[in-house]
Amino acid sequence: MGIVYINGEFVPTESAKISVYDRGLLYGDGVFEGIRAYNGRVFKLDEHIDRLYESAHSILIKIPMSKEEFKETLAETIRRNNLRDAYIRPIVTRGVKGLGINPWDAMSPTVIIIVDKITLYSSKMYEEGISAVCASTIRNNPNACNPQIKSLNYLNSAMAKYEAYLAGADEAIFLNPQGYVVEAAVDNIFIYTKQGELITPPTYLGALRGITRDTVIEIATAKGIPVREEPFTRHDLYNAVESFLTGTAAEVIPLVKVDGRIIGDGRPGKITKEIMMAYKELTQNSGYPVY
Ligand code: PXG
Repeated sequence: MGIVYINGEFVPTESAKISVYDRGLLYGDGVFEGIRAYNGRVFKLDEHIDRLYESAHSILIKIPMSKEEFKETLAETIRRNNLRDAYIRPIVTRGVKGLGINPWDAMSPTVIIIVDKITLYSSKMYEEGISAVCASTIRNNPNACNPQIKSLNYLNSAMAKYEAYLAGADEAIFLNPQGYVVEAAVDNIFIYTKQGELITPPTYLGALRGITRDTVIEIATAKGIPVREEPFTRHDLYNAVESFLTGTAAEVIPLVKVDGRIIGDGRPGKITKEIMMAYKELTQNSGYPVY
């Protein structure tokens, strides 16, 4: 049985309950993170905590603890679950109030930290690559709910994922309102071009500044692979030599088919495999120690 942190207490999963009046439920009014621990260390914890606080700041939620306290509480939740490899889901909502959208009365935010095991893509998918379709659901306009905010409203991503599911594909690719490729439902996207460059869409198009994305940019740069953040279209994706998706949960996963078009030779490419290995190594050898 798992242990969940909720508003200052560590409780068994079955007793971890929130009010039906919590604004996280009523309006998706809150923020979250998806973090992983490998081998007893939390990978890129500072980066995830910074992003959590930035998401909250942007939607005017003041997280009722310091970043240091948050990190220690998160580590303590992992210890109480006695896990070395874990998926960690911090959630902060605006709190509990009656019905009605008006948030101006002082509210005390709900803070939850769930620690669980992670369900990954199958090993076959990492070995052979996955397929995707470009979703007709477009990425949120940055002037609506900004895609940099990891808000509790993930309907945009969920709808895109449903489209992929209904089309018999593994993943969904988002285009932005102008039709440029932006990212996948909950992962960033890279292409490796015939010119020998790794390209990922700039965040201003609506892509989340993924922590795995940043890590992959660092890895590629250190390996001497030219990396650029530049807009590209579906045509560029179909004609790429290689492509892969990046995310905390997915890590680095090869993308070999999009909208029925085979990418490259239809197998995970050399650069993709190199980056997958380097990423794996980094996750095993760095991070915030829990024990
Ligand atoms: N784009 C979106 C829209 C995301 O939600 C990423 C890209 C990748 O970002 P990171 O920082 O993880 O490299 C995300 C991340 C889940 C889950 O529950 C979602 C994410 C991360 C972990 C788990 O499906 N989103």
